[in-house]
Amino acid sequence: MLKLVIANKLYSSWSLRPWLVLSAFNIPFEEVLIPLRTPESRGLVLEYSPSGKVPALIDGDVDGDVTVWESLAIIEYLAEKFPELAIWPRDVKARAHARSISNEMHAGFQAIRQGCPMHLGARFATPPLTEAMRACIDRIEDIWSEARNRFAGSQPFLYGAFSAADAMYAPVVTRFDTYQIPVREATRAYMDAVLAHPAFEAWRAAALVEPWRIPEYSDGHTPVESFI
Ligand SMILES: N[C@@H](CCC(=O)N[C@@H](CS)C(=O)NCC(=O)O)C(=O)O
Repeated sequence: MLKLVIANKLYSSWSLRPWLVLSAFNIPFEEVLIPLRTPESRGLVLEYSPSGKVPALIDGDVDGDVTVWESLAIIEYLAEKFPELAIWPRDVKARAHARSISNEMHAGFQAIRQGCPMHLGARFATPPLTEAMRACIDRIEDIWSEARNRFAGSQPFLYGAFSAADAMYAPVVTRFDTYQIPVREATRAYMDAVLAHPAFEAWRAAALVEPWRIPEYSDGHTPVESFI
């Protein structure tokens, strides 16, 4: 059995990514949720993850267990373990593009990640957008537009059907939505498809009934609507 160790669904953007892949592709797994920022959090996470961060995946089907940490490494592990599933697009050009943009996400866009933390419990007024934030937003919109124009056909996701790349960008979709970032019409249509995916809806529904609140995640932001 696979075990995915995650943190709060309301806030943990890195946890959301592999969780979406597992759920969207109907891969059975057990979930272990360790709430962030409690006195026990670090010790509990270290029981599973050598980096002290989540997500981590433990594959109990392999003799002696396999542990994988880092969201993108987990997704790659799943793609390798389940080659019959199109976790990455099947077409070589689409797959190369999907891997490139997923790595770009994993390694970058710090300004938008820091300025607009994932928070599924509220909608906030758009914060003042710095030049660095605007550059991230523009680049992300260009990436989505290029992927969709080249590879999506008439289907709603980046490469047509839902793939690892959509999972990697799902927390960005929520940030654009939560902070009401002004976006192009085509960007909004893509965001709506991700937000309506049954796997994302299941994550969000679970997030909204969590008992934990971490005020730092909304520090400096003005709520205009609350969902919790
Ligand atoms: N690069 C890592 C980032 C993991 C990460 O920062 N996880 C956060 C939760 S979203 C965490 O575990 N924070 C706990 C801490 O920093 O103590 C990945 O892709 O998985």
